[in-house]
Amino acid sequence: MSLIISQLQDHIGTIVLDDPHRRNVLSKALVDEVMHAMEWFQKSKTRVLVLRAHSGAKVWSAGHDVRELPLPGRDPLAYNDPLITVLRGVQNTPMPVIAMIEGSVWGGACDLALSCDILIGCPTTSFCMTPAKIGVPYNASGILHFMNIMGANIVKEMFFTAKPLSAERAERVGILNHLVPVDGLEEFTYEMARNISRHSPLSISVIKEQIRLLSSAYPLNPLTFERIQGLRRLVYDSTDYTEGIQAFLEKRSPVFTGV
Ligand code: YXS
Repeated sequence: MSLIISQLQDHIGTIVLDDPHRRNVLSKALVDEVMHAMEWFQKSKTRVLVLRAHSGAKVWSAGHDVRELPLPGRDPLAYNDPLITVLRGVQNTPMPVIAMIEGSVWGGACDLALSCDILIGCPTTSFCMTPAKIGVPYNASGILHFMNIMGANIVKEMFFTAKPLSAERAERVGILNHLVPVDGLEEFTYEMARNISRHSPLSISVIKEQIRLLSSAYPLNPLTFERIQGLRRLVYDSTDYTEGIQAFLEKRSPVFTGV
């Protein structure tokens, strides 16, 4: 059974996350379908892509599939991890991707939403970053992604507290491009998509790629990179990492010891 619904109309593509039972977790199976759909849309000369959940969704996406997080000793957010793969896919696809967000967004799904080019939310939208809740060492490119969009103090609050950021706050700090009433969300989103689809797709795709290259143009010397990887290994080698995953699977609060 498919985990997404794909539609194409007048050069505007839509991907609906369609695994409501598991709150649209970004499992490998769902990510594979999203990646295939994006390849198909690109071949079909799609000019704009809307990424959304079903209307009325309480949860846009519950983030990385915790059941697929590797056991200690392996980087939980390695380059070929499904979550990291779909973030790259959205950032690299030439067409603008609009995240139409109804409901709560969790963990790596926040990074997926922020990887989209434009985010449109409604009052039920919220964003909650959860690595500290689960004991996961987030990765450098992901943290840089948040820092490119909002101040470091907001990023720290999101990561340290693991508390949801409301739609109003998300708009104020620059996560959301627009915050619209829930009954106007779909029309507002597709009106923007129609507007973009009337402009030069080549110009837009080149501007999108320039912004991606310029926003990630941070010189990182090998020593700094190795230090970051060493710090992250301390976390994913820790018993706290095991405890965070175990607690989630056993539906209980984790007891972290800092080792
Ligand atoms: O028990 P069943 O089989 O019915 O499945 C339940 C949940 O186990 C499942 N589910 C998940 N499974 C794997 N990974 C997940 N992230 C995940 N989230 C949910 O979906 C079924 C329904 O969940 P349930 O009963 O809790 O639904 P609810 O409506 O009461 O609550 C919805 C949520 C989203 C508030 C709740 O499911 C929740 O808090 N989920 C975890 C959200 C989260 O912490 N996500 C971060 C995952 S880790 C990640 O993204 C990165 C690695 S990081 O941490 O670094 O950002």
